[in-house]
Amino acid sequence: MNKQNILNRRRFLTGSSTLLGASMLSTLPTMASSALGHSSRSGSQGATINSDQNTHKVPVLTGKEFDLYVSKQSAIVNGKKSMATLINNSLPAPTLKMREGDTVVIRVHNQMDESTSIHWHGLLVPFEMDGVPGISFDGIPANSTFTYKFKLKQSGTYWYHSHSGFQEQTGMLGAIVIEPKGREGHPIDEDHVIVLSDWTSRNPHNLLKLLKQRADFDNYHLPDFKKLLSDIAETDMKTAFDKRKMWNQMRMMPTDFTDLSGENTFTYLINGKTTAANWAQIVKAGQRVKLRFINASAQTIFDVRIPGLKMTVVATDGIDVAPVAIDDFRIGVAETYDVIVTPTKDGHTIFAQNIDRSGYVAATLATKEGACAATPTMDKIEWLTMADMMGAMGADGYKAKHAKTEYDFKSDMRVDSPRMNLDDPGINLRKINREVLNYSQLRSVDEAIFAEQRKPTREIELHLTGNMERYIWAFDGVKFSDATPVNIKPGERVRITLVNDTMMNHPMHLHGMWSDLRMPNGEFQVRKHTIMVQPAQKISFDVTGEAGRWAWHCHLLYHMEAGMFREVAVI
Ligand SMILES: [Cu+2]
Repeated sequence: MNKQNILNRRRFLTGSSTLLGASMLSTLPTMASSALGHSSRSGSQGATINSDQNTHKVPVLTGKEFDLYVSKQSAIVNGKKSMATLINNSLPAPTLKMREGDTVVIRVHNQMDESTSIHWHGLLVPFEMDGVPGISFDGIPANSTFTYKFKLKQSGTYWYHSHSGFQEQTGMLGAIVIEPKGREGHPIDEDHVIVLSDWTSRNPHNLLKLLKQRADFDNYHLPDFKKLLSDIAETDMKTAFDKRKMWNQMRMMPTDFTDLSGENTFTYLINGKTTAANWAQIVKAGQRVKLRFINASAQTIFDVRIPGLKMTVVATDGIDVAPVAIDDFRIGVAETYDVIVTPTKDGHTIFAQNIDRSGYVAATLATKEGACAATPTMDKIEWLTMADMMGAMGADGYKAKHAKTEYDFKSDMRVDSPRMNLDDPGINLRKINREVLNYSQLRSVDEAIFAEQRKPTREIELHLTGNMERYIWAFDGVKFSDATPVNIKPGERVRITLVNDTMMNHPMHLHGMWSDLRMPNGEFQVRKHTIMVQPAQKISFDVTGEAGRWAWHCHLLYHMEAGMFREVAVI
């Protein structure tokens, strides 16, 4: 280790001292309990988690062996007590700090009366260790222990979550930080994880049921979105839109679409804390602070900024990118962004507003104990454009077909002329007078990644489809329950093209393999594990078949549950 490395390492440790302290505390009972057997820790004796108070620090577990205890607990959020599924009694779950090259052993002790699972999001692991019940293994039965073991082939910011039912929505989510081996990243003084999540005191099963009965029951801006869809089906796209102009004048708002809002359903959390609790981290002015943002929400896309501070994006989905300085970035569900900031004043607000501006969460980066900055107001919403609904041809070149003849009742519409540009930050970020990140600015820098870019020998094109009225989300209009797996051969290089035939953003996650996003001209752009596909957008990425059975799905949990899920069989 050269001098520079030692210096960086020391800084890393100094910066994380409070977290490491917490980690030692939290490892002790774990060690004590393993001597007594599996079911001795946590369980019913866990104290209620209170997200309204900034008392609980997220524990950090380090090393090569981990014990995770999953149990039903209760959590208080906004003064309301509701059921939580927690790992080691913590919301979010403990941050797991690991080292590239290590083989880690993670024992997951299921202390519940229902089965569970943990998926290591973005980690390349043997498929039996990937943690998707019904695809990669049978799940972890009630009151039993499953041991995961795999070698860490990568470094960076990742996360982990349950892949069973709605357990992720009720708290089974946490950060993974893997230190690089033999490489040094950007010099930094402080290193902190920022986990964004959405919380609901309502039963998620009931929420899905409600969405199926009336997809717009919680739509913040859309009193009559279904009407627009039925107009399109009855007449044609152009007539329906002409009619929409009239709606606009009537102050009705067919704008962007989140199906669960911050108005009625969700409270947003940073590191498990509400805005009122104000999660805060003390840093020093002038220091280079790395913030590892993880969107661990079930259903919420966030737009993040720290007013007054430029953020330099240095990595996404664990992969280093050429640094780009911006004011705002959109983070889809399951994506991660590492940014570096240099605090200049006593208090800075970390502000994450959701995509439809129906809610936000704020936390503080402070150079003085107790310092706090003003909370900004949420940005205004924008109208969806014709391009959002119809693709590249927009208003002039109406060409959309009636979906009902294409995919029968399961899809509302089909976009025949999708747009392929990656430089659109997305709805509600287009008219902001600040520098907003877009995908075309993300460029992988690792030469090894470029070396892996082979010409694909085959292309697979799939459409992302939806029927809002029945709340069916699917690939090519076929729900997972009716679908056959997508087949790829081991080692085969395949270009996957997705066309979004819906008016929502879908953060698409393919397990087990990297998704190498291409520019519209086919050139390699950036390596990711989760790619946001915007309304009426067509994107392409290349993958190399990794042997196993893998999940491929929209990471909006309710879309996944409603059918936007496929198995990819690499055999
Ligand atoms: Cu989706």
